[in-house]
Amino acid sequence: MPEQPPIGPVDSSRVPRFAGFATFARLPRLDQVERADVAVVGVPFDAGVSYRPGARFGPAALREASRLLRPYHPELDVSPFAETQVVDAGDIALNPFNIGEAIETLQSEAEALTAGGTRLVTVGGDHTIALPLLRAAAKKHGPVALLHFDAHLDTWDTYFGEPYTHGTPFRRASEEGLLDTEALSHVGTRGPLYGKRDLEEDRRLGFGIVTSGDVMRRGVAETVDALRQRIGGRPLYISVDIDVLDPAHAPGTGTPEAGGMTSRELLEILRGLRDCNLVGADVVELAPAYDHAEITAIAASHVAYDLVSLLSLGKGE
Ligand SMILES: [Mn+2]
Repeated sequence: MPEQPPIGPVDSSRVPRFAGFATFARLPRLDQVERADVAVVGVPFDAGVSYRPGARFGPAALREASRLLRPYHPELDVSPFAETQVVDAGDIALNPFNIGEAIETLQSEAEALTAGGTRLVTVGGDHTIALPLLRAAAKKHGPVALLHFDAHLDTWDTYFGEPYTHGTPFRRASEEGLLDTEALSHVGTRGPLYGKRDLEEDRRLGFGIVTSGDVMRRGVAETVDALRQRIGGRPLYISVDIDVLDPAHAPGTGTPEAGGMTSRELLEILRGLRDCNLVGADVVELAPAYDHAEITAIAASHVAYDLVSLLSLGKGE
């Protein structure tokens, strides 16, 4: 049977962009299509935060800020919504009072969504959600290469004695064997730590670090080359904590740190990864209550659009 052409966004020459339902980029919902190659799915959950709460409102804010996204990506030369069926899969509802149960639920929902080959761009939510998403990805692809854009390492062991928080997902993922330890990178790291031991323990897990200052000194092209060499053809998961951006570019987040990357640098690095074997991605820690004029939500929606575009180029094989 011939495949149906993808159903695209609402026609903005008929319905202005500021009208209608705020699905991601005004795309159809999952229940309006027969198949989905790429799904944007929200996870409004922030029970794992250590400082400012509010990322539970991230998915709604990102969808609202995504109304202006247009269908052609000139830098990547791709029309993601025409070449693949991209949908908004709505929100995954998690128990806001029980982190353990929330993690289990998210893992099984992510496995169900990806069972037929759909690849996910997940919108958080706090960074706790990366662990169940990585579990689902590793179950399908084996241990994955990880590119982690963040001001912080997120490889701490526990916080107040708790192993599952937004500061610990990559330590747990490493312990559980979900990560390919040859190809782990933090990008954009900066700011004060609890001690030098944080870095030593992180290194022992196999992570390489490209700090925010390194990106500035080396530039985007050299940064991309180094990351691509490390990743090679491995299945790659990209996790973007929006606090990787400087607070000037992303004030609406839970744990802001001065001296961060610009949104231009972040988007350009992502575009440099067009030949990588991306299998899934997330954008987390958008906390709109601290945002101004949608600065953070707009940046996050463009990051999500670039991740969707990269997945669309890969076509999932
Ligand atoms: Mn983080």
